[in-house]
Order: sequence, then structure tokens, then C-alpha cells
Amino acid sequence: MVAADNLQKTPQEATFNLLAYLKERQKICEAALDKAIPIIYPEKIYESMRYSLLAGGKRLRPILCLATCEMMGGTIEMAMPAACAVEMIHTMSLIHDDLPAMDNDDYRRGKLTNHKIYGDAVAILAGDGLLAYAFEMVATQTPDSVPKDRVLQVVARLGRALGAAGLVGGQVVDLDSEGKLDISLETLTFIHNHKTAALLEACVVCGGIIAGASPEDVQRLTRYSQNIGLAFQIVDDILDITATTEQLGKSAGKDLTAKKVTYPSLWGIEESRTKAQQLIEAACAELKPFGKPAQPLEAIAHFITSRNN
Ligand code: GRG
Repeated sequence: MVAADNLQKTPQEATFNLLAYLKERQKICEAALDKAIPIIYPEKIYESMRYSLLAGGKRLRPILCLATCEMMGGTIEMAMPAACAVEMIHTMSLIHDDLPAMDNDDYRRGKLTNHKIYGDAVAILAGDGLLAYAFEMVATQTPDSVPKDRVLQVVARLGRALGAAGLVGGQVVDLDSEGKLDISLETLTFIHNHKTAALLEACVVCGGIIAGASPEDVQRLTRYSQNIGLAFQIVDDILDITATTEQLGKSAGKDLTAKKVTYPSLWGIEESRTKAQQLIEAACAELKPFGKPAQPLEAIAHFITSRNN
């Protein structure tokens, strides 16, 4: 799809149309996720897994994985199983995060949360099922054009990003910090680097590894993704204050109600926006050596600060 203002331009002159790109990528990711988990016996668990997996969302993580693989010379087909896996992992983390034992949320992606529909036990199992299948999918569905040592690296990277060194570690410090007003910037940054940035980093780095990125390029991709990851969470904290529940698809203003320490509560909204913008600029600087093929990753980085949900 070509943007109206690009119609008279050669492909070289045309500006990158991020919205059309995201829409097209969301569509192919949705189709792959839909196909990945059909409903079989015992139906209840597959229905519960699909309920959250196919509930919408920006699909930023699989899109980042595919975009990085393409930028590094790979194809969509090579990275699609890993892209589906990161979205399954992200979805399971949302299901578990929403449980009464954790954030206790009623709405997610504009719909009732998984446990509100299926009950706590099935919601926990749906998360577990998605997590397990994510790894199975990478290991068994990645095409033979991707050397097996790369697949192994992807499995290891994903495992590390999710466990106590990543999401789980960030979540546990977040839960521990609840109700405390003396949380330092260092602790807050630890939480978000682990809870949010670690998975975004894995998406980008795994896309690069699948395409055969060199260790030096993997380092660049790591710095790009760590910067966008932290910026993503700063913007998330700002949106919790400035956006509506309808825009977010989940309860707005939760951080304020819970008196949670966030970047805006430490720095104020304007300063937080400036910090997020600086992180995005640092991220984009890492992409310079990749030239024009880096256009999608650059545009996605800017989208992170301009988004309203
Ligand atoms: C991964 C083993 C394992 C356990 C999960 C519950 C938990 C441990 C971690 C919590 C992780 C969490 C929910 C982090 C928040 C990340 C975040 C900013 C989510 C919102 O992402 P968006 O805006 O959502 O991309 P959509 O719906 O668009 O996909």
C-alpha cells in the first residue's frame, strides 16, 4: 500500500509509510498466530490461549523480530516462528500479570482479562501452554534455511530474557516495590530493563541472529533495543497518566491510584518525554551503519514515543 503523498515519487524518493507497514505486518502476524494454535481436545485450554493471543495488541514484538531479520538480510519466513514465539511469550506475561495474585486487572487489550473469563486456574495454565509452545515452535518450525546453531542461540536468548535474569526478575522486584514510596531511580530502571526491555531486546537480537548477524552487529542491535525498551516503558508510564482507558484498552491511572513510583512521578511528564526522546535518538544512532534497510526499525523507534496506546 502506498501513502497518498508518495504517489508521484519514485520508490527511492518515497518516504517510509510506517502506518501502512505496521498494518500489513500486523495482518501477517495475526494470520500466523491464528494458524499456530488451532482448537483441539481439550478445547478449553486452546480456547483460553487463543482468547488472549488473538485479542489484538500492537504486535510490536513480532514486527521488531521480522524487521530486524530482514534488515540483516534474512526473510520473513526465516523469522516467523520466532516472531510468533515472542508474541506468545508476551501474551503469557500479560495473562499472568493480570491475575489477582499480581496486578489484578479486569481489562486487557479492550477485553475482559483471561482469568475473568476462564478463572484463575485455566488462565495460569493458558500462560504456561503459550510459554511452552513458544519454545516448541522455534525449535520445530524454524525452516531448514536457518542453521541449527542459530536456532539454539535463539532458544537460549529467549530463555534468558524470560527467567529470573529477565521478565521474572523484573516482575518480582516490581511486586516487592508495591506501596513503597522510596523506590530509587536505580531500582525503577532495574524493574523496567528486566520487565519490559529484556523481551524487546530478545525480539530484535533473535531476528538478527536468525539472519546471521555478526557479533558486532548483535552488539549494535542490543544497544538499539535496550534504548527503545526503556523509552517504551517511560512512554507507558506517561500514557498511564495522559491516556484514557478506552485508548489503552486497560485501566488508565492505575499507577497514580496505587501510588506507584514511575518515571513521571520522579521526573515529571515533560522531563520524562525528553528522556524518552533522547533514548530514541541514541537507539537510532546505532542503526546508521545499516543504511536504508534500517528504515523500518528507525520508524518503529520514533513510533514508540509518538504512540497513544
Ligand atoms: C515470562 C516466565 C514469564 C513469566 C511472566 C508476569 C511476568 C512474569 C512479568 C510481567 C511482564 C509485563 C506484563 C511487563 C509489562 C510490559 C508492557 C509494557 C506491556 C504492554 O505492552 P504493549 O503496549 O501491549 O506492547 P500490546 O497489547 O500492544 O501487545
